Amino acid sequence: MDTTVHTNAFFMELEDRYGAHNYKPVPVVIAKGEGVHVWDVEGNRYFDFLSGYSALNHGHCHPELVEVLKKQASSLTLTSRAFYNDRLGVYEKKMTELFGYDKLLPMNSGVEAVETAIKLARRWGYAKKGIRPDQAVIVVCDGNFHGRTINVISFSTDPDSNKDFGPYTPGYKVIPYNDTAALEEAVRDKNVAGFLVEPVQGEAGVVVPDDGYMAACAEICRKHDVLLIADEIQTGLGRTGRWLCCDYDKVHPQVLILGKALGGGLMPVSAVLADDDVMLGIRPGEHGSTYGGNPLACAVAAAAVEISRRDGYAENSDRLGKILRRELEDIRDRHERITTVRGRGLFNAMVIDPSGGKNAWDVCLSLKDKGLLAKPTHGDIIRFAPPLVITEDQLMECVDIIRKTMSDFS
Ligand code: IF1
Repeated sequence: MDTTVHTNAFFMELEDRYGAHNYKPVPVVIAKGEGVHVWDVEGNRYFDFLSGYSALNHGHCHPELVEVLKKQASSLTLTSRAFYNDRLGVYEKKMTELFGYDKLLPMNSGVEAVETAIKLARRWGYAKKGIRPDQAVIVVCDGNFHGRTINVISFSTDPDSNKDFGPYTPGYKVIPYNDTAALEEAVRDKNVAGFLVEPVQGEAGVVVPDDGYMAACAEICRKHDVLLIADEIQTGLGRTGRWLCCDYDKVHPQVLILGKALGGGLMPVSAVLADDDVMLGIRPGEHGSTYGGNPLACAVAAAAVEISRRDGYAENSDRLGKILRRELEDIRDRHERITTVRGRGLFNAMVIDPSGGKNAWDVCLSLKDKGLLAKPTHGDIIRFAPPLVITEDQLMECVDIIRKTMSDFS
């Protein structure tokens, strides 16, 4: 089928007609991406301010990553874990040295890594903490987002995620986010094996906790012999202006979960990192994944991490994030409809008061018409998370677009 003559509307109708309706996309059909830009099928260019939900820290089609992918794809892509391959160990060595853990367990999607971390924590709870069989509890936070499996939505507090998908998996205790007293209380229960937490809550709308929250959580977990499990799937690898968001608090979680940008925007790659006392609780045959640790993923992920470090993604995110927030705060001060601006690094949100009729969705449509793609969430929040390769000049061009758009709305 010749697709080159078709319009945005043509492809939107195709997805609508033949695809499940589990998303409501902004009406634009992207056909090409390069760096911070994407182009729709009609040739219009946009800045990408969603970055594949932070998977595209490297921007679109990073040439070095594409090269690594092509080279590996033409020599070896998949062996399954039934055999060794010559990329997995190299990648695992690099990652464990870089993040300071004994071992890595490779998976594909983010939620699989979350499930893996929960399994590891339960195992550790039974084997090391002496929790009686089937009694382990994982403490999680109100407003959490850790993925879409039945188990993980079982402890979601967002009805969009879990309503009418029950029955739910037991074994979770929900406490308020950014509330160390609640954690202190929850971990008194000797059956608590782990505390699973996002250092900044993404889906909740880029909710930044108080300074020192993660450090306080780490101390409470240490005191009560509970594993601190940090979900850095979205916040990790430079997104928040530090290599890991936990670095803000100098916290080294016992279990670290990575995903999204680990695959360089090219393929799904996730990982769990932990020390031997936790990781070796799972023995051969007890957990795995067909594609987990495949040589193509390992080659891409190793290069993705290398490039992020070499090119100072965290530093760029920190510096430009401060500039972006300063500009957004200035825009907020001129527009009553913008109630809040918050974030860390290039991971930010703007909250729109919907009482004036138009909501965050309308703002996003208008941003799109001016050449910037962003996605509304919860009706009133817009996330601004450009690729970490963005330059200051490009960022200021985007600020202009946001400024003009908001002027139209007041
Ligand atoms: C969707 C949000 C972003 C995550 C954290 C695990 C996962 C995610 C902290 C699961 C995934 C996504 C997936 C996407 C929407 C999205 C999202 F709005 F929900 F919060 F990015 F901002 N832990 N986040 O953020 O990773 O299995 O998807 O690879 O529509 O589900 P996954």
